Amino acid sequence: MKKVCLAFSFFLVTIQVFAEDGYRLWLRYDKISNAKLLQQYRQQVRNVYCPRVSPTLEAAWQELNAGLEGLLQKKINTGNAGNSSLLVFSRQHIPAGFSMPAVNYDSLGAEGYAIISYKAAAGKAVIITGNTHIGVLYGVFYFLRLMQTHQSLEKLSVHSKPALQHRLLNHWDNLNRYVERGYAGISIFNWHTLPDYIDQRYIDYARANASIGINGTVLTNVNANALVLTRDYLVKVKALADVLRPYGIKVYLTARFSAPIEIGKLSTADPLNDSVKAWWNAKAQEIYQLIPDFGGFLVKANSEGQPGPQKYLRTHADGANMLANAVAPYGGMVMWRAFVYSNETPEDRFKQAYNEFKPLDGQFSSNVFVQVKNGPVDFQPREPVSPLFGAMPKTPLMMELQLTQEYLGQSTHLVYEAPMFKEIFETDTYRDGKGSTVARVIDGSLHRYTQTGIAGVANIGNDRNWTGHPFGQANWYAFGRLAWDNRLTAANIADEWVRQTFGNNIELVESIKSIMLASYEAMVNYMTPLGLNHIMGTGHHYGPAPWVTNAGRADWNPVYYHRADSTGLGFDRTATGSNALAQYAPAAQQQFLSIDSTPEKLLLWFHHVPWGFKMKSGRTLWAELCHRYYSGVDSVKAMHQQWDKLAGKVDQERFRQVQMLLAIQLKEAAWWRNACLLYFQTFSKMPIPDGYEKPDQALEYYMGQRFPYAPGNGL
Ligand code: GCV
Repeated sequence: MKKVCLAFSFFLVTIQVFAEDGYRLWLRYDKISNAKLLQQYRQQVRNVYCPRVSPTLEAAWQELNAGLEGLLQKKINTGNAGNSSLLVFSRQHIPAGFSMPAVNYDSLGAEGYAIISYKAAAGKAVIITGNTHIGVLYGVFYFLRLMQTHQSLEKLSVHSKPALQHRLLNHWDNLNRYVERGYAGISIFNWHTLPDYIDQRYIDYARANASIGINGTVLTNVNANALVLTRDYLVKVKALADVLRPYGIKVYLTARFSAPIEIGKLSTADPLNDSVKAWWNAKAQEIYQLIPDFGGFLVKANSEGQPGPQKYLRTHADGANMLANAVAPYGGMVMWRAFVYSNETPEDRFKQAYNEFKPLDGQFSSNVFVQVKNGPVDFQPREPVSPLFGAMPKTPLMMELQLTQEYLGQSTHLVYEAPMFKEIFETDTYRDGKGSTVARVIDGSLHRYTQTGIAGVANIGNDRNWTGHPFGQANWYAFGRLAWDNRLTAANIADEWVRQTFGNNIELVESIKSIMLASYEAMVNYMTPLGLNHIMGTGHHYGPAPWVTNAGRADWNPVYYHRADSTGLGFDRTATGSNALAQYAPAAQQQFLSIDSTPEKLLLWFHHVPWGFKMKSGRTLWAELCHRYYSGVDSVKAMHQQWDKLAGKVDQERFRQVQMLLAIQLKEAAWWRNACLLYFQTFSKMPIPDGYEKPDQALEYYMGQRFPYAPGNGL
């Protein structure tokens, strides 16, 4: 009997596992939990008119049908334009004789949508429309989101279009399915079974992306493999492109610059060589024959060992333009990364991308983007913005953000990145006077860019819940939402995401939101407060290792970045140091010129600060550093306690998962604090102030730890 019970209870658990395993992301479409609202929605959404005249409108109908049936728990009837209360059609398919409510189609562009309530003969109705079918699909997702987040469907008058044209995910996925800096399993793209096997996950990936407006995806790692450009692989790429197309998503590939040698049997990849040009032209033609709407190429060149034009004494512009020329006849584009630095160059790494790219402004073809990471170094917990933003008025810059949390706790730490994204967007470059924010550089309004875009390095893998940490999904979600509308606040987006992902119970929503909104600053404090950066473990970047001096290159060593010595801490980037500050516009420089004027959150990026320096709090630098590290850990403690109170309000599976992950995060936050403070103390020679719990191990213990199989960094 006991055995049966055990088996039975195991079976029950198994069922639950599949009930809320995170696979459905924010598109769960569970029954509306509020009975009154459910009743209202049921009355409001009766028949639906949606002519399924294209694959995209078919997708819109499928989504609407699945969404409404789930949310309303009733069969959805299709109706005609006259008797339906929800009408879904594009501008070209306005039903004959239909009396249209006012829609400002001209304001919607190629991807926007309008959702308008109006009074029809048969009662109140709503239309979802756009100039294009993809606009309509985006509108359908917006409408479903209204219901998922329990908003009113009355008096709708929405006109929305994206702030940026190109809203891309960048996958750092290798052809063998290993994901560089991937912490959520292996790649979702199963090259071995493509093109014949179409995993349901590809379709769900497309749905999720379309629901937040992502319209492009680079399928392969920037540390590129030329093989993907061979016929065998292009046929597989085509299969993915076919799946993603109805959802408005174009595919892009990374182009390995030496591909003409590696797979083309040429002896050179010199971008000015005629055979090389002809090879790329023919390759582009081959790709476009298979995939007529292929997006183009993303290139990492002359960076971290990747081949590039400089080998042939050509510039980045020469390389980018050659590729741009190959895809131009088909409307393709090239995204050329500015992530370049070299330890052979005796120059502050901070300055190198600007030094190389700024002089090339104006030399790139019109279908080239220079793709710039948000900060000058490398996706650190907090960086000042790259000085390139605003400095290349003649070159459209695409911003690259990192959703995969390489330096932000990877997939065991709950870190909601939207506050960081917002901070980046809202930073003023002062390039064209006050108000020249990074958001305005990127959306093209500052310099009238002819094309605009943003890329997020994906945090997606084949883990059942897609992102490893259940809250990693929020970063994917927030990226898409901000790429569409960078005026949304981090709190708005968290609110939407929590309601769709966990439910609308107000206590639950507020509590999870407050955990999310506290998480970014908490992480900065327990890892790299006051502008510390790049002090993570060598190679894998897991955990603290500020003491490392023996990495393969000087500019990979944490000591290069923090510059701790007996006099103080931080990197002097003023005129007395590397003078990286000079790369910013004068008004932007002003804020960082002196220790006193520099915002403390970025202090150690720009100044070598004496240990005894009095901070705004009245504490010395050393005491403030201690304070920040301890408060970071305290914040995680609070997040953990707050989560514990949600027992019974969140489904058991995700509750336990997040609870265990928060316990890991707390342990690791304390590890970061202890290791860093003990190490920096060897320079400050000051005690950890009284009242703080003392580190439980000696510095040697932390320095002796090794993590040979930490994820995300090599096979
Ligand atoms: C894809 C950092 C990461 C690398 C990454 C590189 C890049 O250095 O650690 O894994 O390579 O950035 O963005 O190209």
